[in-house]
Amino acid sequence: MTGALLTRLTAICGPGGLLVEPADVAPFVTDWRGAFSGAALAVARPAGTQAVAACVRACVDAGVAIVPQGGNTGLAAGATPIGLEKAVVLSLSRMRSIRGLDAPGFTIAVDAGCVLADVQKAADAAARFFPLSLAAEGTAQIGGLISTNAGGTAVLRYGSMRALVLGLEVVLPDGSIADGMRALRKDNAGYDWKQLFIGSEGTLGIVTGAVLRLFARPAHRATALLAVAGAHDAVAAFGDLQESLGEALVGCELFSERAVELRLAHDPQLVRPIAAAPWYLLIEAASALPGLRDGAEAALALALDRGHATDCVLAESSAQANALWSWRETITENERRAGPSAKHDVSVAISAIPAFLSRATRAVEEGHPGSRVLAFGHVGDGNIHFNVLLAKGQLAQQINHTVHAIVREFGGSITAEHGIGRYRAAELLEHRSAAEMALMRAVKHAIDPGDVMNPGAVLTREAPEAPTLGV
Ligand code: 2HG
Ligand code: ZN
Repeated sequence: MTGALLTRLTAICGPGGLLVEPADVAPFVTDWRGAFSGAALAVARPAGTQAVAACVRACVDAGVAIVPQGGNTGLAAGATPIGLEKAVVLSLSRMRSIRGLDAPGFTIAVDAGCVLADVQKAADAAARFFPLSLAAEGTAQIGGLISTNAGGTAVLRYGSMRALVLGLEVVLPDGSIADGMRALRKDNAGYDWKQLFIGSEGTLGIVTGAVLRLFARPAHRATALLAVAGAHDAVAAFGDLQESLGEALVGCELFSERAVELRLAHDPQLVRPIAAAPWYLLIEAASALPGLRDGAEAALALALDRGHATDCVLAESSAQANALWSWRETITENERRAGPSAKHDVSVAISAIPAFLSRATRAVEEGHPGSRVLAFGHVGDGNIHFNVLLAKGQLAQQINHTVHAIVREFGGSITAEHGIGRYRAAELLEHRSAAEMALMRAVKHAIDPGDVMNPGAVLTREAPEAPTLGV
């Protein structure tokens, strides 16, 4: 049976399109951090939407699960085939075409396998701007970013991926193709079904193409780093910046001195961008209008005058701006180099960030001696990566439990942008009510009754056969 499936998939994917040798399959069954590993019969790399649909039909006929995968940059094991008896990883990596760019209409149509940085470049070449921005943008693919409703560092101004998707093409679990590649800003014709596939982590279907919103390329950019004494001040400084810069504020990122120390430990030749402080805020502002630099200077002066920031640096050039950003963008990599960690991607109300940080830091460092909190994130979105560097023998799950219990007390979410994947699927049951879980299972059952699409991600597999709403 497996042999017949592999023969069929080879015929669909063409020469070199199906990987079966363990060494070739290995990079697709382990996440990039090496934190999660699974197994798959093969990796199918179809070259187009019809071929994706044919792969799905072949897997369904063979009773084999499908794990869709983009750039494999996720942090929640949503694209890693763990705990599946028989699975095929379906990689979108050969579907990299830009299908079309409509500069006057401010849209771009792309294959799901397009890398985010390539979409940004294509937009830029047409004097347009695609705003989604994150550290993995050189590898992360549009399909995966849509399937996880990715966030990043410009959500404050432009929203998460959901806000950037106008149209979608999806291969459904029965192998049919839902073609909604419409470049419409307004469309109330029936259910907006594409929303179901955004953020559902490949559990309902495979995103194969998308129409995305583009924006005018901002002519002016200002990047600054602020030193702040504590999380209260950071939130207050964020308020100052919002007041002064208004919608020109694109992102407001928080990181602690520990993040700086981790980087310096690895690259001791680097020079600190600002004198050492407990916390730092990195801000990015952009505008089509002149006068942004004056505006940024006034905003920084306000935060300093009010005593919310203790020091600041405003980048003088784009090279300096990029260098400031590198302190924020290398945190994940430096954290990985420092050894095992417990990852968190929580959100709370922006105003609750200081209280959350102090409660959670105390609970973790007192309850799990030797652990070290490395908190950073998107303060303007209330989204903190409350990561914890583990001491020898410590288990991430125990620390997850401590942190997420506090998140619940704050009415927060256990994942703001990374998703549930397989990493948090069991915990989701504790953080969503029975009615909400029944609703999610009903949607899954309606679209994927055979549980062929990414089984075990988002929803644990002990689901009742036919969930009923309202119980
Ligand atoms: C970021 O904000 C990413 O840099 C990764 O979401 C966060 O490594 C992390 O936990
Ligand atoms: Zn993040």
